[in-house]
Amino acid sequence: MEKNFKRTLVTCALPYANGPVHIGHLAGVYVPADIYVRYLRMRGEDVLFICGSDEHGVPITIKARTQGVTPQDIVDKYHGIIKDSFLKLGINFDIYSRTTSKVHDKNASEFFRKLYDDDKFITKESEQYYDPEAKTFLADRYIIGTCPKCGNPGAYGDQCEKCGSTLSPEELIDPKSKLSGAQPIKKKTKHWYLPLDRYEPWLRDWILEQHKEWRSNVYGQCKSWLDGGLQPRAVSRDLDWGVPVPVEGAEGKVLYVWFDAPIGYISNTQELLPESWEKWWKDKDTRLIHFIGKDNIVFHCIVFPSMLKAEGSYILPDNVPSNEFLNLEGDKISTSRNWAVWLNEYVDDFPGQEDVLRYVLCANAPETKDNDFTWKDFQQRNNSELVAIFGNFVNRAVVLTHKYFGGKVPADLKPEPIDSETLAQIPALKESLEANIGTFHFREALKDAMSIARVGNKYISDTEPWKVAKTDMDRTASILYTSLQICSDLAIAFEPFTPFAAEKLRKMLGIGIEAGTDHRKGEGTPTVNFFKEGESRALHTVPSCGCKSAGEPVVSWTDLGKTDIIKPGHQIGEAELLFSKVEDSVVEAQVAKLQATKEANAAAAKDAEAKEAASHIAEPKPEVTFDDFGKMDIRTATVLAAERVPKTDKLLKLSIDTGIDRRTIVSGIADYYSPEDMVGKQICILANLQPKVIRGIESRGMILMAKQGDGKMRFITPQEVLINGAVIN
Ligand code: B3M
Ligand code: ZN
Repeated sequence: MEKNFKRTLVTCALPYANGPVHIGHLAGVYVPADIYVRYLRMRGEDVLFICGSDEHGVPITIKARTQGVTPQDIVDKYHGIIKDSFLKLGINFDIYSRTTSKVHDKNASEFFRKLYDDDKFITKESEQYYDPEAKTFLADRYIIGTCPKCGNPGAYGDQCEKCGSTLSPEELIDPKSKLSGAQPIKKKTKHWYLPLDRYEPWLRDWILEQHKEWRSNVYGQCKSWLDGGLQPRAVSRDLDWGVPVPVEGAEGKVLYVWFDAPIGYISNTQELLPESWEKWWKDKDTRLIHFIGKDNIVFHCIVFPSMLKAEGSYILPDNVPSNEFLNLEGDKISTSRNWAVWLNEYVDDFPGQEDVLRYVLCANAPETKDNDFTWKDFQQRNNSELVAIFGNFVNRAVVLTHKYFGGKVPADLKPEPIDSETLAQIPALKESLEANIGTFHFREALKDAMSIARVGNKYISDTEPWKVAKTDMDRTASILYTSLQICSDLAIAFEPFTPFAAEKLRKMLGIGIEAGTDHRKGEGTPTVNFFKEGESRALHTVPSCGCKSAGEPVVSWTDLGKTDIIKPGHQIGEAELLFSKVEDSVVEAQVAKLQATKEANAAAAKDAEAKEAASHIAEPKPEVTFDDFGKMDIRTATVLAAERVPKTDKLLKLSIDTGIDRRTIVSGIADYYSPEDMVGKQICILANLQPKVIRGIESRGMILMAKQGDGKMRFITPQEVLINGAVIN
């Protein structure tokens, strides 16, 4: 369905503020969304880019509890980290707010209230797990027990992280409350539900008929949800962290995080544009695009649209581009196993190389299938694509222009067919790039942009201006003129993908770029983005005289592919390297960091296994009579001497004073005690055990040892020293 829209509202999934953002999030959501928005802005389209932190939900409360701080402390910390690292990577949201904001609290509350007043909810009583000691209902995550599928003793009520099974608390063996350790009981509670089943026919038509153009992974997931039949979904929870349910009799209940979070998109728009936000959410001429990860598809395609439909005055998403998952060095990215490249660490480790990550994540984006990020590939793409093709071409063109023409775009030209033939390739690449971005095929779009650099690099290598300059300056002028036009193309085409390099390049070329409307300043100020020293990324308002700039050429997307983007006589700036090589030692350090994580994980797993084995309790033995027990002659005794039994690992030969006699006992405790450990210790022995010859030594009696599940043993000793031969019963 092609429709002409007046403006585009782009949202990105709100990251949970319980940890930093990693490359999986970036590749799946934020990098493609930022590319899209930059592209639209450059085309002069009115676009608004909204995001923020998702600060509610149970994992945040759990993290707070384990760290002994408040949930607010947790979200304050990570909101700051996430916001800062997005900015450093050039992901320029118009607003990055948070769901603990006042505006959101009010807005989410009013949204719920409207649906409530309009009778759009049903209520249901159900039995939920309740902690009788902590006197609170328990979210599934707060219940731990043994996984029925793999036996992992630390499985959560919603999921086993060891085998990956989705669970319900009912399935856990021996469930315990994470809060108090008490066994949870079932208790009745009332909640509000959005009856999704009522929206099913409408959703079927809206998605399956009217949005066949959605990516096949998105469309497919929606279809299978719809084919499976929709059920009413609870929109409230018994919890004390979240937006309180705004109705009488709902004490101790908050909105379910997946109810309030998408409303956050609206709240953040309101916060930015209190006067004009409705135009972005309620005008049919606005196109709404949600960029999300594939685990969020159902919420953005089925649940949130049903909420918006129920409310009645909002527009619906026109598209919901979602990527598959990115793996890291062949392994699933995992926060709990710390298997990730964290954005905040990347921007610290690679200052000035933000574009490299953007480039690699886009070139390798998991658009149609899961993909793998490796540091080797990162290095390779930087060194042999960004440096060797893009950077090298630009550097040659700019340096030679300075060398032969004092940094002025050459004027007296002597064209040859190769010049126009070369430039003629670019409009087709532009068209392909546009078609690809327009249909959310960012990898292909990036290839198109890179093809422009390849065209330039090949052209300058084929024409060899450094040789021609020895004999023919007019011809050299033509070659460099042509090359500088291609450089200008690159400064435009790469703005969405590698904005820092594009800006550096524009500075070298002495050009500005139309940067679209800046909504960060309020109601929308048309701006031009010039590069000015010390003001990188600054957006400058168009001067009131109406001139776009004071003399500098300003380019826009429409200039891409023109043969005279910068004119003869224009003074260009100094040459600077656009990209620098990533050395082996740098990627080796990153790989070593991951290796250390792997080793730490393995050690932790081994530790957990050992703990688990240690805690294993042996089966109870059958009942004995009092007389059976009375037959055992158990006494205190003291070790007088001890030595290893030669040629054995486990055996000690102990000389014992039993109070009755002195005797020898051979005992298999050498794994746990050295001879020196034993000498002088008071122990307990079974004195009347039938003698037995072990390795040629007669052993009379047995030392009493306590043994736990992993085999670890300790001898038993009276609480204070007694005489030897004291009877134990
Ligand atoms: N915070 C889930 C996620 O990061 C969630 C997205 C909310 S978007 C409204 O996977
Ligand atoms: Zn399991």
